[in-house]
This record gives sequence, structure tokens and C-alpha cells, in this order.
Amino acid sequence: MRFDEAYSGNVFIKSHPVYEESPIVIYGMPMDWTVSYRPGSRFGPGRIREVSIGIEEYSPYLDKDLADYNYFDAGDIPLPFGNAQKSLDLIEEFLDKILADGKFPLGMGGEHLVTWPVIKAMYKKYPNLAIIHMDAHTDLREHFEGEELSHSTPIRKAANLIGPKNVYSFGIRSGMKEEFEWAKEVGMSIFKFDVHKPLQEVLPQLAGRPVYVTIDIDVLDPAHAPGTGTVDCGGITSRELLAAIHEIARSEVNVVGADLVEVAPIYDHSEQTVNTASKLLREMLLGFAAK
Ligand SMILES: [Mn+2]
Repeated sequence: MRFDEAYSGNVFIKSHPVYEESPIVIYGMPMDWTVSYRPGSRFGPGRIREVSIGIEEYSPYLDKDLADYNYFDAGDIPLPFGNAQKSLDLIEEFLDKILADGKFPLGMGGEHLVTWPVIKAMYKKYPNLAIIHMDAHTDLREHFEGEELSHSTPIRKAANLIGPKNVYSFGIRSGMKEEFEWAKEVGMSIFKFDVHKPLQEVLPQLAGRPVYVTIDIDVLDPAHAPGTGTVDCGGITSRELLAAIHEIARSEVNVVGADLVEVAPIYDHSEQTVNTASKLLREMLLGFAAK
């Protein structure tokens, strides 16, 4: 974690070397110690940075170029292996600092639980916060085998904190019956299977609101993103996910932060997932953060 010095190591393509001069901060949250299935997402941020050298700086979708914006890559937050609570506290502390400095946070996971402390920090700054969540999984469990700190619980925790009616999940195709029932009871919106179409209906309702966008790479079909811990078939295409990102970018919502999580390079035999993640981050950066 660096705030004040140029970094000569592995950074996201074209990152600006000076924190103070960058309104946007990219950072990695290399944690995968509460996953219920296959670990490996701690290596996601590093590999996404490495392959980012292969993408173009220009977005033909948004007609914007990375070269025209200053964003600082703070590296990975150093997290203590195996200590979930301490790791979450450190992530929240990091977010408190960059939000106090007026930066736009663009995070890379790591497992999805890393989004929980980010939401806590965002909510302190934006009491009117709403969440747009794209994922194969509900992530609405109260606990997993008795553990509240699990990558299957972050959206439940976030919903309890900011109010379930302020949370909108898209692309969902996996979860326990109880999770879907709970969402229905408390008025949380779960849009099953699709992302782009329901998003078009929801975005006008969120016009002007501060919105945090969290994307689990497994919202994509495993054919498009095999490199993730908990694959689930029947997902959307990378083209639909790009369209969804651009729909948000062109909408009236005020995106105040975003993350992309659960990229696990070890299962990514052709590296298509990390290359996809790298381009998605470029579009999130240009679409959400570059003002
Ligand atoms: Mn998921």
C-alpha cells in the first residue's frame, strides 16, 4: 500500500505515479481465506495488472482514453493470511483514508467478502448509498457452517447495513431457497439470470443517487470466465456485461466506487478471465470514475 511514491513494479496499465495528483485509486485486496470452494483469488489483482499491458488504452465504446486521466495504482493492501477480521479492518481503514482524500475507489478482489468493509466505509461517507451487485450467487447467507465472515455473506451484511431496499442484484442464478425468500420478505431486488435488461429498468429509479457497483466475475458464464473459484453455468456473456457497464456509465446515477472480485488465475487455463477482467476494469475506470 503506497500513497506518496512512484511505484516501478507491476501496475495497471498507464497508472499515474503520484497519488496526490490522481482522483482515482486502483487497489488490490488479495484475500481468499473464507471461500467455501476453490481458493486462489488472492492472486487475481497481480495477474490482472500483468496482462493489462495487452489492452488498448482507448475505449471505442465510451470514446475515452486512459491517457487522458490520472489514476494511481496503490498496489495490494497487505493482509494477514488466515485472519479474516483483521484483513477486513485493514481494508476499511484503507478505504477510510482514500475516501477522506476524495478519491474514487476502484478495487480488485480477492474473494467477495472484501466488498463488505468497502461498503462500510462508503456508507459512512454516503448515507444514501445504493448497491448494484452483479453475480451468479446471492451472497445472502447469514453464515456458512457457522462462520459469519464468509464469501457467501457480504451482500446480506451490506443489505442489513444500508437497508435491503437499497440493494439490487443482477444475473443471480445460485443460492439457497431461504436467501431468495429473505430477499422477497425484506424488499430487496433480485433479478435472476439477466443483467442488462433489468438494469435498464432500475437505473432511472436510482438517478442522482450515490451508487457502489460490485461485480463478481462469476456473473459471466464459465465459458467466458473459467478462472474463478465458484463457477456456475448459465451465465451472461462478456458482451452483455460490457453493455451493462456502459448502461450504468451513461445513466444518471452517481457511481461513487466499484470493484471487480473473485478472479482466480490458477483455474484460468487460457488466461481469458484475467484478460477479460483487465478490459472490464478499463471500462469501469473510464465509465464510472473518469469524469
Ligand atoms: Mn459469486
